[in-house]
Amino acid sequence: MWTRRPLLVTALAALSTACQDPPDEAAPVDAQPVDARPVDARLPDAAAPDGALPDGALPDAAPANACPAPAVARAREVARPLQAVPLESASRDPDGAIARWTWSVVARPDGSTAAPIEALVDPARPFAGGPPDDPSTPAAWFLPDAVGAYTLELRVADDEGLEAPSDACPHEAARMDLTAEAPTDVNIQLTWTAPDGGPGPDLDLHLRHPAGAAWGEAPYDCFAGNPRPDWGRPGDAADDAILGGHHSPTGPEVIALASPEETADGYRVGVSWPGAAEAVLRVYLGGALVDLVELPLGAEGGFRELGRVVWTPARRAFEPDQN
Ligand SMILES: [Ca+2]
Ligand SMILES: [Ca+2]
Ligand SMILES: [Ca+2]
Repeated sequence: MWTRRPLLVTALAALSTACQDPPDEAAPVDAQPVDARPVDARLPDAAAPDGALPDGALPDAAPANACPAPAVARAREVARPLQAVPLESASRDPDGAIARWTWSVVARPDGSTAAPIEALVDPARPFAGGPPDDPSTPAAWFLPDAVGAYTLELRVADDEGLEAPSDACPHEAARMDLTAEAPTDVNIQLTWTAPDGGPGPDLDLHLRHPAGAAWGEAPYDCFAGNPRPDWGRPGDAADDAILGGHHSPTGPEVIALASPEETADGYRVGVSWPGAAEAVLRVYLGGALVDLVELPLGAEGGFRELGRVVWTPARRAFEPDQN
């Protein structure tokens, strides 16, 4: 579970320094107050008993709305695929409040299609995902769906609808760099598109335990119909296989196995597909990409065994089927 880090405090401290500070409370009593707003943003001084305007005030100037300043709480984050990452704003509006937080993915690894979500449908199972992010609330989450580097950008609007960055409010983009690393063990990732590059049909990735006798049967085939089987030590979730991404018909799908059992027979990998697709299988072992298999899948649909993961003290490898 993610915990708040000291980095957030640092970022907030830096932000408060960058923003317009209120007059120094330690200043001598007879010091002239300093108004940080631009001259044309000054309002008549309501406290003046005769209604006189302060020096430099423009009597007919409309009250100006100061620009909000977008900022992210953390500029860098590291996660695993399908681990929920909170997207946190450190944005400020000097004369009002932030009313909209719009996160977008401006860079992502091949195969990724993930979008920010509003909340997790089940915090105990973050890989189940959630509804699309609602920009009118500050809460947002992101589940990286493929191994690699992401950049998420935050735009904000204040309570008067002024957006930043924008032409009216030029501001450096507020971005978070997120790296999704393959966990140290077995991580199998299937991405795909239709042959024309558009969204593909709903493929299903399978990982079959060495004790499994058939595909598509619980508990020994991990797939959309059995997404979190209890493998290894009964009742211990730490050594279970976990399928993620199967709630999205366009993928990608990832199966992670944190503590494989020793097996020379291997965990078998398969894919079922209902129609034409261009798929790519990536196999990560011990955090490293060990194989990338391009899979042109025909319009007739079907099921194909792709290979097996061998896991012994002497050999940890993916052996692709020769078909
Ligand atoms: Ca404002
Ligand atoms: Ca939100
Ligand atoms: Ca278990």
